[in-house]
Amino acid sequence: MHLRTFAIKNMSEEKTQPEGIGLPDLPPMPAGAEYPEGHKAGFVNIVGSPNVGKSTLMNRLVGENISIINAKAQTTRHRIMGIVNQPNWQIVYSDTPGVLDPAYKLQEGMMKFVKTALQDADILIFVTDVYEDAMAHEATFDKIANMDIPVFVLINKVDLEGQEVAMKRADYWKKKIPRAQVAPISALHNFNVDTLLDSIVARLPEAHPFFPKDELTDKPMRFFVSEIVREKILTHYKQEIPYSCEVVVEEFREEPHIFHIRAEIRVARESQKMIVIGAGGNMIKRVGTDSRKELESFLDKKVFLDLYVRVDKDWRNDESKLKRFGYFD
Ligand SMILES: Nc1nc2c(ncn2[C@@H]2O[C@H](COP(=O)(O)OP(=O)(O)OP(=O)(O)O)[C@@H](O)[C@H]2O)c(=O)[nH]1
Ligand SMILES: [Mg+2]
Repeated sequence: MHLRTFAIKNMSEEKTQPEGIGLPDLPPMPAGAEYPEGHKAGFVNIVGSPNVGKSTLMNRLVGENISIINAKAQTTRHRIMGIVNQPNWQIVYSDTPGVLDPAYKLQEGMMKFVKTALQDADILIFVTDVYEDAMAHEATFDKIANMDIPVFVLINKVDLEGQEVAMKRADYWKKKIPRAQVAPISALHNFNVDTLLDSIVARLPEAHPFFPKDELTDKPMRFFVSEIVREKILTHYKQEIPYSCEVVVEEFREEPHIFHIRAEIRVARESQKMIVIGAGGNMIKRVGTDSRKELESFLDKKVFLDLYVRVDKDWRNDESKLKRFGYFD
């Protein structure tokens, strides 16, 4: 099912959708629903260091741009589910933030998503890339190495290095997790991804679907709107700015020919507000124009985007604010 169809269908349900949580309440089996004998379903959770290509892989596997992708590290801040359905199986993928040692509360929240993803996985996909010679976060790696579920170690970005490097990395990871399936991939160029899907399906446990068969994600429409704007912030600003911004969609209203969207960029300090706005508003204009264009293509309709910048003092360390933004339960 196409994301657009999903989005429009689910818009009225937005308020009931949980945001930024680990596992949603599992829906009861629809009355009278029957699934083929031997139906398979499971949570296939994607974890790894920052910037190795987890979200790129997730989007490939799901076939839709569910997660934002950016060359800067710490692009993904939430656990985002992408569901793939076939008559005989359902895979619930989870993209997660890159693993790091939290330096502030927001990052603590991000790492909680990783922790839950490690706990509820039926199958784990550990993504690394041709440049990573060992996982920096050893405690997380120890957990992964000792899991008793199927584990894939995928060495991504093999398009950037020769086969020799890929082989060397494969040897290293195979020694570290002897029972894992280790494979080189290129999520960007779709190399080895189809084979991966076959291997995942082969290892899925027998279960009824966890979500209705026409659902694509656990996240509401507003979430994707804020993520699109946040991606433009990652693209247009340097240094600490993208890491100090949160995007809050204050209004999201559909009319027959247009969406009215009002979004606020929350920054942690007054000085950051000046930078985000830019001289004569030139920077915020760029972010606004780029965001609007992408939102129009995503929503398949004209968009009127009202973008504001507001200081939300030290929001990254304020747990009640982070809760409101969906980082803590
Ligand atoms: N050359 C190449 N680049 C890739 C590949 N996969 C991802 N990338 C690039 O790597 C960068 C990071 O990709 P993401 O998918 O955002 O990485 P991530 O692991 O989700 O990053 P975080 O969410 O920040 O932890 C982007 O610039 C991607 O285009 C690949 O197979 N080959
Ligand atoms: Mg990501």
